[in-house]
Amino acid sequence: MIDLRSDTVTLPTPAMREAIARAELGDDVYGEDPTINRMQALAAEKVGKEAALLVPTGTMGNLSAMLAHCGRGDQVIVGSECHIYQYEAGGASVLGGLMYKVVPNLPDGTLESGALHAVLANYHYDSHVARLGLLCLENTHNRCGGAVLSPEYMAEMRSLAQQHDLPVHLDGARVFNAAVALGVDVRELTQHVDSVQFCLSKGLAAPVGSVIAGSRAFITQAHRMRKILGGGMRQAGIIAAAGIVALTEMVDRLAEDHLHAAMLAEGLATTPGIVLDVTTVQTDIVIFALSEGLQQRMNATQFVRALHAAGVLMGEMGGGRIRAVTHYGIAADDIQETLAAVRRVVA
Ligand code: TLP
Repeated sequence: MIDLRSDTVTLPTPAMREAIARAELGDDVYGEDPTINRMQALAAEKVGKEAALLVPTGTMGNLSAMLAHCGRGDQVIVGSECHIYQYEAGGASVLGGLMYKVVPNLPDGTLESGALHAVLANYHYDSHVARLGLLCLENTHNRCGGAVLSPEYMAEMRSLAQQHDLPVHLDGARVFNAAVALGVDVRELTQHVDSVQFCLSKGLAAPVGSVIAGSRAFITQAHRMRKILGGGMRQAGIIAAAGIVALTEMVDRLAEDHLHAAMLAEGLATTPGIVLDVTTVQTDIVIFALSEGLQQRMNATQFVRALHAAGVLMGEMGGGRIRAVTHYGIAADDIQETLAAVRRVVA
């Protein structure tokens, strides 16, 4: 089976398994796991922040960050297509008493400028109004096809937020993909945010784990939130050990995933029945749809099912959109096999 449902399906590399087996461990609730401490210091340094914190998942990382920045009843500005709003089960409302202030996302992952400016311009705090607490960005942008936000755009958002005394949090689950695609150090992106969450367990291929990073004061607060959410783990150096390998050995190879995604996109775009603009594919995510003609015969659900039977797994995104994600473990041959399977299915 060729599994392109997500880059979360990656299995640890041999070096990770070795590092996990040999990891020096301690109780992290006492701050005594040397491998976690080493990974957190490395992670903070990589993204140019004072401190970092290991969290079990990206979802807990984003939630801990939102809770650290905001108080109950605050509004968090999010994009309409962002993961925090679409796929995190409303955690910020359920557990934090926060309100989502939703601004439309454009297909390139940016926030619709007029709507964002209107939210900020119309905001005057008084006792009737929920306080604006945070602006969230996502880079790369998952539901926008792995779109990359440029450092210039991030700087612009930072400066806009600063004018309104608003901190900025980046859901950077795939921020290393963004940096590799742009050919810049990831700090070019993370310097423009107060906090960042990135996943070790996606393209970087670690089995578990995410990191949040920011100022020391922010991490102190986020550490408390992680505890409240039940994310204070013990000998989790076995997770951090794989994370160290992820950060030191697995970043540059993301370029390979991007190349495979571009190959897949080009093949799909020239397949009758598939609708895809190759220029939208910038990183490891390929999102496409079926033509009206093909939809006379099959919808996205039937396409994904038939493709599964042909040995390839992809995911449905809703609205007739289908997603394929390249990752460690997928080779150029797998892309060719995938294209052959798609052509059989749509024939
Ligand atoms: N995304 C998963 C699914 O939840 C959709 C995937 O397969 O892409 N931020 C972004 C941008 C993400 O894409 C994800 C996971 C998360 C946060 C949450 O990470 P986890 O799954 O570790 O909680």
